[in-house]
Amino acid sequence: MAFRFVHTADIHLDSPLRSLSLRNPELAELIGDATRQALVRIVDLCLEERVDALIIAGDLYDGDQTSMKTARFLATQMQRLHEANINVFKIRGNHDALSRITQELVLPPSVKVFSGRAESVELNAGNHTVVIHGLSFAKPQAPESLLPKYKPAVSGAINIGIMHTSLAGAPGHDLYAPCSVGELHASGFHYWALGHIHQRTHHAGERTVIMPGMPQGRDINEAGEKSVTLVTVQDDGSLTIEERLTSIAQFSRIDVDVSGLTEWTDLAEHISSTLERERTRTLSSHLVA
Ligand SMILES: [Mn+2]
Repeated sequence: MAFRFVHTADIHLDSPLRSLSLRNPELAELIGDATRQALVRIVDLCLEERVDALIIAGDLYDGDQTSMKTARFLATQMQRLHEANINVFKIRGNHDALSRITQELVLPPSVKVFSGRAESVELNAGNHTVVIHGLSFAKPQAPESLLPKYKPAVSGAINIGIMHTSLAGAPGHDLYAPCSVGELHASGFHYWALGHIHQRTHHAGERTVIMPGMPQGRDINEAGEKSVTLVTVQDDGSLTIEERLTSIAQFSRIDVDVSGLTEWTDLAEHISSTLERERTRTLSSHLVA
């Protein structure tokens, strides 16, 4: 029997709205609710695909402004997974480490939140033993690599590591728990479920190392479709990786070439047909252009 899981990170629930969306109340409402709706989609996907586990690789929350309403919303979503016998494995990222309210949140027993000391959980998955390794940010900063703190890979088992890291550094992201992709490939773990960098990257190499990116963008600088990873550990131990769309609304900067146009009506027509074309290509339910 195959072992299947969904891997996500950087949901940033309750992220404050930035300038663009505030100018239009309808847009503010759509974007303000989109990160929550993306989490609902992720839970829906877990239920539809009857996965064994959901992995959240940090920054589920955005910071210390997390409301009680969000805490309740989250508990409801986790309960849906609990009732379907789907385990949740979660680590805290740099943003979660700021959140106070959520540290007191009571979640179903099927939700495992890894502590600031490395731990591993063994699961019996038919043909295989699957070992899930995790380590949370204890503080909002982590200037050194966390990799040496993880427990060694269990031989004969499928080892999955969950880590919040900026890797060797990415534009727009401060350095957190730095480590190289090469070190992860050489660690003996079969799959690294990463989080922190908001852009999806599948780091090719000997093992499977995936930064899924955020499941829902929050402004024009987080443009494009957003997704999660659906992983199947096959009976022969090989991994099948699928990317699944989760964004409710996607942002896009659209250039309109108006050279040669001299009439206002032509201009309006041209802009509208360009937007129309872009809309047809958009896979998310909404396009914010
Ligand atoms: Mn982060």
